[in-house]
Amino acid sequence: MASQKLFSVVIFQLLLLVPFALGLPNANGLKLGFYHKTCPSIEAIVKETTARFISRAPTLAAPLIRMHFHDCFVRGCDGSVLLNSTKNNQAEKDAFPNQSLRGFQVIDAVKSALEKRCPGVVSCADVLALVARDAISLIHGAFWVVPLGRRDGRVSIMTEALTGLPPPFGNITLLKAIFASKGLSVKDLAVLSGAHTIGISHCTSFTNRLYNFTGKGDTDPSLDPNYIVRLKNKCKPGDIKTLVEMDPGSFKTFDADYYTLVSERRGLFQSDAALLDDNETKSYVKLQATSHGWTFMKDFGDSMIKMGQIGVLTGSSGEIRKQCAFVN
Ligand code: HEM
Ligand SMILES: *[C@@H]1O[C@H](CO)[C@@H](O)[C@H](O)[C@H]1NC(C)=O
Ligand SMILES: *[C@@H]1O[C@H](CO)[C@@H](O)[C@H](O)[C@H]1NC(C)=O
Ligand SMILES: *[C@@H]1O[C@H](CO)[C@@H](O)[C@H](O)[C@H]1NC(C)=O
Ligand SMILES: *[C@@H]1O[C@H](CO)[C@@H](O)[C@H](O)[C@H]1NC(C)=O
Ligand SMILES: CC(=O)N[C@H]1CO[C@H](CO)[C@@H](O)[C@@H]1O
Repeated sequence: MASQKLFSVVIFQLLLLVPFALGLPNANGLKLGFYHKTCPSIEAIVKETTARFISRAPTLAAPLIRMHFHDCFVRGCDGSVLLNSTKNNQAEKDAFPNQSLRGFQVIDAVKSALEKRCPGVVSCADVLALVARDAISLIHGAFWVVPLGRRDGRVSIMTEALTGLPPPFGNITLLKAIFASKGLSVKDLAVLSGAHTIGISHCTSFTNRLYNFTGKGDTDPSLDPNYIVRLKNKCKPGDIKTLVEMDPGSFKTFDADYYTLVSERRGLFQSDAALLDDNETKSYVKLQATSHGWTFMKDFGDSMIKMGQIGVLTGSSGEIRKQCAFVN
């Protein structure tokens, strides 16, 4: 497995580097080596700083990649998820789905290390994209290259996080529509959902499946009845505090176990189970489950590169924030 994975990672990087080899910007204006002249050691600084945190707390990788996802799905990858609320504005951070976002201290530490070396040059949106990549790579998960040149937005609106982010109760039609609206494919949906191989969830994100699912005192028929027993043990009705491992036993390991769980009807959210309701997502789930994730690492990197380009600000749009929590 290890050598298979290494092999696919190497091939993957080679394939990716070809179009970027000349440092040409892609369609969205991002490019590899964007800070080549203005901040040559950017990647080393980000990686070293991120490693300091991840080595002490590997479970931070999960909220960090989720933070990048939440950033990109709301107003594009413009660092809007990092902005704090102000007297006159409730920012995305204060929306319900953010509640479990953690790891802002990592972003702040990386940003201040970069400000020391190359002040006013690197955007917070790029910092987040790099930190998310490094966090996953540092826990021996997927690796992907990160084209850079994002600029930071000046706007962050709480209600947009409620409408832009897919809910855990979403059915396959809704999930496909939300991903399509971000320029992501049905395959990207199946691939990126695989991030749920790491991390934890509050009971509130799925207890509706355990108790009174349709108001008849029933449970979600798409969930394995044995798994329901186990989850009911962890989450009593009305529990808003308890945290549950999404991939029990291996919630710190970035592997393809998620697809085995989903194919065994043990996906935690309705949105996970929904992947079995569409032929394309279903066959992706089955393929990864039966091949031990043969293409998952490469696919994940490909889809992350696409996700990292959603609605980016480039050129002279936006700004380079001095502090990630505040507009200049
Ligand atoms: C397909 C639609 C998705 C839905 C509906 C969804 C929903 C959720 C929910 C409800 C949680 C648990 C929050 C909580 O209760 O604490 C969660 C956790 C998580 N999500 Fe997703 N998610 C989706 C896609 C993604 C994507 C695309 C990524 C990253 C590429 C991602 C990465 C994560 C991670 C890593 C966690 C664990 C966070 C932690 O440990 O703190 N999710 N997701
Ligand atoms: C931004 O808000 C968070 C809470 O959402 C808080 O912990 C943090 O200290 C604030 N950041 C700054 C720089 O004030
Ligand atoms: C999926 O969810 C949407 C929005 O919540 C709803 O309008 C639609 O009827 C649902 N579709 C199916 C097939 O259940
Ligand atoms: C289940 O839901 C129905 C309809 O919303 C409600 O009337 C009933 O009281 C609920 N039962 C329990 C045990 O919460
Ligand atoms: C999905 O696949 C099944 C069985 O292969 C087929 O009967 C069905 O028509 C397909 N549905 C769609 C929407 O393609
Ligand atoms: C990290 C963060 O800012 N979390 C906030 C999410 O939103 C709730 C309110 O819904 C705040 O209490 C949290 O501080």
